[in-house]
Amino acid sequence: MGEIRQSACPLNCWDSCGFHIEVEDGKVRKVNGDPTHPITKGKICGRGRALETRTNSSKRLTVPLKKINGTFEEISWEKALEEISRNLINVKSRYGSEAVLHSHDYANNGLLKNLDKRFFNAFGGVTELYGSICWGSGIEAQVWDFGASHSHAPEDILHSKNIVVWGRNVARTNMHLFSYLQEAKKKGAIITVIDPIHNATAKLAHHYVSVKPGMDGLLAVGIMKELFEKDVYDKEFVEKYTHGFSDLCKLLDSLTMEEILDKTEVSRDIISLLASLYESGPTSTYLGLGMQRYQNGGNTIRLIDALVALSGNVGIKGGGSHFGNTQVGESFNIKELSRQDLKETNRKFSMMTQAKEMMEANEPPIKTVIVTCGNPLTQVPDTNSVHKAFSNVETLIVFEQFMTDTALLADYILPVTTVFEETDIYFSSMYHGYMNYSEKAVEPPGQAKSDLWIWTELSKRLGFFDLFNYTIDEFLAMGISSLSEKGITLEKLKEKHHILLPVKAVPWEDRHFKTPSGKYEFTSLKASEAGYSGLLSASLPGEIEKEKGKESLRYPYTLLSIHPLRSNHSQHYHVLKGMDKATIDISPDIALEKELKNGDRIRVYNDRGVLEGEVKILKEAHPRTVNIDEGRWRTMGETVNVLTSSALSDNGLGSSLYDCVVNIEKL
Ligand SMILES: Nc1nc2c(c(=O)[nH]1)N[C@H]1C(S)=C(S)[C@@H](COP(=O)(O)OP(=O)(O)OC[C@H]3O[C@@H](n4cnc5c(=O)[nH]c(N)nc54)[C@H](O)[C@@H]3O)O[C@H]1N2
Ligand SMILES: Nc1nc2c(c(=O)[nH]1)N[C@H]1C(S)=C(S)[C@@H](COP(=O)(O)OP(=O)(O)OC[C@H]3O[C@@H](n4cnc5c(=O)[nH]c(N)nc54)[C@H](O)[C@@H]3O)O[C@H]1N2
Ligand code: SF4
Ligand SMILES: [Mo]
Repeated sequence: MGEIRQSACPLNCWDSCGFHIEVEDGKVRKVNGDPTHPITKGKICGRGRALETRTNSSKRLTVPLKKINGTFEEISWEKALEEISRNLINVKSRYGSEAVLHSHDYANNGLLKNLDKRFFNAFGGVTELYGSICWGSGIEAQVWDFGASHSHAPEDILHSKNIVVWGRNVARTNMHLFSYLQEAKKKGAIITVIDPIHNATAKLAHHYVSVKPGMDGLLAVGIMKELFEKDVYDKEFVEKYTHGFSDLCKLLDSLTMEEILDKTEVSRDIISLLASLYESGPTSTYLGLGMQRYQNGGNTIRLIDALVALSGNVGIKGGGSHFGNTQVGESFNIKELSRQDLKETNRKFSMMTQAKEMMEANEPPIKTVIVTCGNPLTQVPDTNSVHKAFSNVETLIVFEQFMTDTALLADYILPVTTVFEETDIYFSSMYHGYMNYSEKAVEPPGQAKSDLWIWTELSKRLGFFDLFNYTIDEFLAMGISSLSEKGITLEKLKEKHHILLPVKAVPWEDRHFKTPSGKYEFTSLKASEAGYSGLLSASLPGEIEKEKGKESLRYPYTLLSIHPLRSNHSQHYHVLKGMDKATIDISPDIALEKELKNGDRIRVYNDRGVLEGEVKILKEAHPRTVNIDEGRWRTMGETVNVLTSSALSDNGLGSSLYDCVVNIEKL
């Protein structure tokens, strides 16, 4: 066995696990869980273990590449940096700095990954992306309701009498919550799963509720109506601590229970069951991200929040409406790292519609695109548009570890390090409140460099090296300088490896909300300031509903594209066996209707694209549901995003990936 080193998972995931890695002869041999981590307790998932495979893969990019006449040729770092700097200077002088677009996602949870913003701000401000394909609708929804999206500490679930897992695929995506569910169940908690697919989490549950995709908000309305009818809602909370209650009442009155049963396809008995669970709390609600990836996604989360508030489950132990946990990220001094004050201009494109906006931009046009920590060609909706936009841009620069779908289109590819080859602090604003320290354990292969090294080298050539003339420890200390009053220093973190950030274990316990009124807002003042009505509504999913009205019903099925078990998005497909085969999950009803059996080859299509794969019949799913796990590469057949829509969610900040209709055809 090699030497054991402290590390942490960098992947965009709920769990933010601590690692112990085995290092031998300058190589990472094995990734294990850190048994001393208070939340993740030595248990990690396959995606974490496979970071060893990713790091040691012979497919790693190890030298800078430049595309010349359609083929990639090796180029020295010196020359690549020189040419890229010259390009940035030229573009800025001819069109302004906004002619550069930074396209990214959050593939790496490292604190120092925020230094990309420092670079672009120092450059003068580029065209940035706003919103989030991942969780944008739900975060904004909770900002409107509570003033922020804050979750309870993981162990608080043990105070819950009832637990509702609402659209979160816990067994697959959030393994430590799964452990807590098992513990809570042993202690007697009643667990309910609400999901169109009877997933592995549903197997653990006492009750499984199958809901029509996109109709969860109406389901919450149905439950609230019942709480009203029985006159069992939390009157004190409503009176003292909420704003807009009469608007909520109007909404509840405007819908009959029959309409709700018809639209949600949930039975009256189930609604009564759910109402009784919310009535006899404390009841915690673990919201997933799937159900907010609809055109009505923000309103859906807001209606479920309203149910949690109305039933008296806000700010109490064992309660809560758990979506994100942004108090984690807010603990850091991101302001100092990113230096927003340096930028002179501020154009923003939506993360969802970046391709369309790139193609339409003319004041100034987009000339150069830099991609970091993201794989838009695989992960951003409506791939055909993304492909067009990224192929047509004059200069595309991609910082990558592998030859991804996006890298293939690049003019320059700069090879970057993996987690074990750099030092950073990792955290996730999704679940628990610990930050983890991870020190460089091995040398990178070939000439791969960290993102930070590249920003630093470019800063020298662009004339703002003073902003990057810091050691890694100095940058890390800068990022956690906001914690010094709490006695948290870099030295202490290095010694302890993981430290709990100053986050509230039970948010909103003091009933002071961060909304404009200081109350929980059923009707959002922030939303009305931004030009929205701010009212809760009975909105329906977009594409799914529109299609329903059409006589021919060209696209009778709803396509979900949930997160894959073995890969974090597109990151593991190419290094694991058996991942390149496209599987198309269909509900038993569709199998019957289309006379399909397991293994049949089918084609899934809509107006945006087409994808082929092999049928797998789901054991139990909502009747018209099709699912294709996201993350598979274009070069392995096709990405599911060739079918998905780039339409925005109702609050403008989220995607509608699952609000997607398709048809299927046997091959
Ligand atoms: N294995 C694995 N784990 C991951 C990731 C990964 O790629 N792989 N990615 C990480 C990231 S970035 C994220 S954002 C999280 C996401 O974590 P989750 O929210 O758990 O995952 P999703 O796949 O987005 O969807 C969750 C569930 O939503 C359900 N769903 C879809 N539509 C609806 C609906 O209309 N109503 C209801 N009630 N349910 C619906 C799906 O059937 C699915 O079971 O997972 C993280 N963890
Ligand atoms: N159809 C469909 N599409 C989806 C989703 C879905 O549910 N369905 N989920 C959405 C969600 S929740 C998310 S979060 C996004 C994720 O979208 P992305 O973050 O774009 O997806 P990843 O596959 O994680 O790809 C990130 C890329 O970053 C690279 N990378 C990793 N670490 C580093 C690093 O330190 N530096 C640099 N420069 N690169 C690095 C990886 O090699 C990888 O190629 O996808 C979204 N897309
Ligand atoms: S991917 Fe998530 S669950 Fe798996 S090791 Fe990383 S943080 Fe833990
Ligand atoms: Mo995500």
